[in-house]
Amino acid sequence: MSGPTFIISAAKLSQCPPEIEREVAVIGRSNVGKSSLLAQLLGQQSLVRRSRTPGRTQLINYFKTSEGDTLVDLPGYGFADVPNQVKAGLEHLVESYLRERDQLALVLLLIDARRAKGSDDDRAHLAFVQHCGRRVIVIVTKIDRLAKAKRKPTLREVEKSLDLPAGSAIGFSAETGDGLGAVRKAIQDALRTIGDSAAQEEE
Ligand SMILES: Nc1nc2c(ncn2[C@@H]2O[C@H](COP(=O)(O)OP(=O)(O)O)[C@@H](O)[C@H]2O)c(=O)[nH]1
Ligand SMILES: [Mg+2]
Repeated sequence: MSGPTFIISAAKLSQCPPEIEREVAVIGRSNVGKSSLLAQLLGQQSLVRRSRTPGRTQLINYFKTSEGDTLVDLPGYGFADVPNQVKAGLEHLVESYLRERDQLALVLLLIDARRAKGSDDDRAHLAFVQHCGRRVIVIVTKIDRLAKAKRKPTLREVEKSLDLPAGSAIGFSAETGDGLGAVRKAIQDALRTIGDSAAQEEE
């Protein structure tokens, strides 16, 4: 079995690889932990270059897991020190990707555990993803930063503030690996139901 690999970086939608069957994309504020989650899902730190400068990830980055699933790292939003023109370009890139990318099967939307109320940016992106008819899983990152007793209440707070069904958000820590199994399972469950409904449509 081959290990996880980096596939390609795309600066625009037309550069996204056409041969992919379906893909799972990660979105969220700059610094929320997108690259750290991807590194955990891929099982390899070095593959996902984690930027310490918010807003530096300005490309759509494609990775393949050892199991053959395609994971996509999208540029973050909400960064402070990026020129407005660059910001507008990135928003356009992410929006066109979310709206038009046929292969996009599932979106993982990340919320920082210490910002459980979510930002207007978070709400806007969630609404847009839903508007585009995309399936979405909300993942609450950096859960290790909260005392154990605060974790469940924080998940409920995220769900409430984003108007999500109770029990739908998943807590995760890239630091301790907490929640990695649950995230993997949620992805596989979602992809399976998507596969099932696609098969039914073909019948
Ligand atoms: N304590 C803690 N820190 C994290 C976790 N995930 C990411 N970080 C840190 O948060 C910062 C931003 O992470 P990164 O994955 O680059 O965020 P991105 O901008 O969304 O890709 C880095 O310094 C990470 O080490 C986590 O689960 N726990
Ligand atoms: Mg990143």
